[in-house]
Amino acid sequence: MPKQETVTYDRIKGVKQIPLEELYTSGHRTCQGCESAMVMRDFIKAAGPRTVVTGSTGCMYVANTSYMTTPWIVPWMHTQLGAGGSSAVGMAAGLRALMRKHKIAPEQINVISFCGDLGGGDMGLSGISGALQTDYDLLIVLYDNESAANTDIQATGMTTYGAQTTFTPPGKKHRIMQRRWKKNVAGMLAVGHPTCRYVATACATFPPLDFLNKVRKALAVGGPTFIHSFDPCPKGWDYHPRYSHELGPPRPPPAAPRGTRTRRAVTLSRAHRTKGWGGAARHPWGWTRAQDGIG
Ligand SMILES: Cc1ncc(C[n+]2csc(CCOP(=O)(O)OP(=O)(O)O)c2C)c(N)n1
Ligand code: SF4
Ligand SMILES: [Mg+2]
Repeated sequence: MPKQETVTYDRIKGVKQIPLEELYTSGHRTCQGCESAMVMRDFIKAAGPRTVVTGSTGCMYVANTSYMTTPWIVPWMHTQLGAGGSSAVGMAAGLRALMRKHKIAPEQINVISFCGDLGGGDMGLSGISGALQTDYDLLIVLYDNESAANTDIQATGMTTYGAQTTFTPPGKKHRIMQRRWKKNVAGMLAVGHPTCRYVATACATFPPLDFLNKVRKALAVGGPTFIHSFDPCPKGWDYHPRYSHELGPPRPPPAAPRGTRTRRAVTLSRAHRTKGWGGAARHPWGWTRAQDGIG
């Protein structure tokens, strides 16, 4: 096997260092305010053009590749709903074999596979587990919009407790899916896969640069890596698209009653500690549909 050229990824320290080149560009039909589309745009920006992408069925396949159009500038392949992990392994193995046989130059080509919370967190979990037990250089990005969004917002194993979806409608009768806790896929994969080199959770838009740098770190570390991104979805979560970037950050925990000694479960960013949400009335969840201007 010829020695591969390695690429070192520099940490992006400020917005001015973000690459200007767009490798996920116009030509898609995702909803206004779609954070999952930001995930696609950001990971490929961080990875650069020497990348092949494979993506499983879901919004990020269907809305991104309407007939004869695509926003992808890099080589891209659609794969079956539960095949995020296996397609990444196949892609990485194919590239390694071509390099070993001197059919292509030995250089670092990033393999990034994306999947949704149903495709990756439920159906394709075994494939991802298998991929993380290999020694291939691959990154799996699970974009989590907390529903099967593409097929009209059905609950998945990663939907939040009590959420309203087409499988879990409001009303007096509660289905089992309405009262189960969100599956912790990143934690589960991290503790169970010693061969996995890097696991992270992120939000595409907050804190700024965080997701880009986590993608870069994963690619620089090499080996099988995994990132779970938390993606507000205006259509599924029923809020105005302008709030997408505000819904990603962790929410401050509720204030404890006076005199109670507490430890903060969530580490808040400096911006939130100093500015908070700008008053309860401004918090996105606190706005009514009329105030939002929707319907
Ligand atoms: C084997 C299989 N079962 C069902 C479907 C129908 N289907 C297409 S996309 C989708 C939802 C995928 O949900 P998720 O992975 O969370 O991605 P999202 O749509 O939320 O982006 C379903 C059920 C399919 N394509 N293949
Ligand atoms: S339904 Fe949600 S995830 Fe799908 S394109 Fe619209 S905003 Fe994005
Ligand atoms: Mg989903």
